[in-house]
Amino acid sequence: SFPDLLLPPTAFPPSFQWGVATSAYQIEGAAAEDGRTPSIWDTFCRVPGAVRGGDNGDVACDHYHRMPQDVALIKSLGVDSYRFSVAWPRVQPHGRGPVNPAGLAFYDRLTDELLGAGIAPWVTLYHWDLPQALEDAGGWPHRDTAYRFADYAMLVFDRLADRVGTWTTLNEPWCSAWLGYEVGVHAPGRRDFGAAVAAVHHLLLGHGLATQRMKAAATREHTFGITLNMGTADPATDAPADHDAARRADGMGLRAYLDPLCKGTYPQDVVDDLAERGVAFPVRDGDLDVIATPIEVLGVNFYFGQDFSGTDEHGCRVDADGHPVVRVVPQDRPRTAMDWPITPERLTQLLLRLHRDYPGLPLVITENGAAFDDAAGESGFVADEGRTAYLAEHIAAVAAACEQGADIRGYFAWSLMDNFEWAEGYAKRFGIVHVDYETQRRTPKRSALWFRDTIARHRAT
Ligand code: GBH
Repeated sequence: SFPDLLLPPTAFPPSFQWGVATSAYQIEGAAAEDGRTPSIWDTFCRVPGAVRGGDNGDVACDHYHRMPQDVALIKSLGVDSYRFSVAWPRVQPHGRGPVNPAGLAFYDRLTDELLGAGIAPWVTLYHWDLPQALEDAGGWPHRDTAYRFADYAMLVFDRLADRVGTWTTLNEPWCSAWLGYEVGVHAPGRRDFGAAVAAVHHLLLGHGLATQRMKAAATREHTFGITLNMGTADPATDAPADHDAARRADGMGLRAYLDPLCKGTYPQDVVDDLAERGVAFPVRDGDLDVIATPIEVLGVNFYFGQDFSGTDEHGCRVDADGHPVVRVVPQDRPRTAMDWPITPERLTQLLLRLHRDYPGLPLVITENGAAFDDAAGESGFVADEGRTAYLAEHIAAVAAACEQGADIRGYFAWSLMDNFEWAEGYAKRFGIVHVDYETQRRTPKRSALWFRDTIARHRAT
């Protein structure tokens, strides 16, 4: 074991859930099997230059064919829970209409395999793989997609709800909206500010409609929620323009989701910022009540915090249209292979702030982890000190927030194994288990062994 990185075992509440996380497109492969149709990511991967190395998810970790062995691997880590996502184009190939029995059967088998291994399944209904047919009909900027999502959610819920306790709707709707429809670095690769703003609202509406319907159909205790990406936004200096830049980043990144979800209203400053640009959330009567359907858990995905500036040496900068520029200021910090700064203390601050500003909502860290340039030896073993230290520092940061009163119920490491890292293809490895993509051999890294020991020590107390 690694005594230098062991944490006080009493630092977490007794029922704290430890887990590992993945998502469908990143690990499953079998992209054209058993009736699955293309998602926006299958299409995007074929756009020249869109994904590093021209990589795609056709095979990925071949999890679709190796699921029982992968569940055994998860069990060997001693975790309580496994967070996976369901591929919409497997379950409902055209994004509407009848269920595809063969596709849904895979998640049925996965659920049973997990339960047989004593691992609680945690479902994410949407981790970015919109059926291409729905994108062709307008995608998330189009209101109808929200209703299609709720229908799809019910197909999965009807089949698995008797065995799955935790249901989260969306993974990181900010990424779907902004990276997909405005920045264009994620599928479907569009660049349209107004479309991204509409996508934000329709993603939230889809979450609310699905949650309402699942709750109405529930016949046992379930936990319902959503997962948001929560990088933190701090001002780079005390200059008013930097505070304003941080406010804008926090508004669009975090409050634009949490306020409607928890308070049934969009933040006024965000609405005003959008109005400056002649854009508004396409809200219809009753939408905000639907979006504010009570949830029982908030999934927090945390990787790093950023510092923002609204000024440079020439004062406040504006873009070509006269809108203030929000700029990320590089921090003097160690970095991961993604070039992301390592900022564990900001996770503690974030959790305490969520506890203060959105009281009464239990928190779970649904993703936390890091890519490093892993060199695997002949045996496949990776002595990933950097990742191990990253996990230890961030788990300690969670413990610090627990000690200061935040209601945190669990922690999932991202990711169970190396996988398809979206625009970065297979070049970036986030796994605590190494995957040899030639042989599909899985080998736990040092970080996986450390994580296993940490969980075991916690449980022993
Ligand atoms: C998560 O996204 C995903 O849920 C997961 O599938 C993925 O594999 C994992 O992280 C690792 O990347 O620099 O403007 O993009 C995290 C995506 C990356 C979103 C950092 C926010 C910062 C702002 N996050 N990003 S920007």
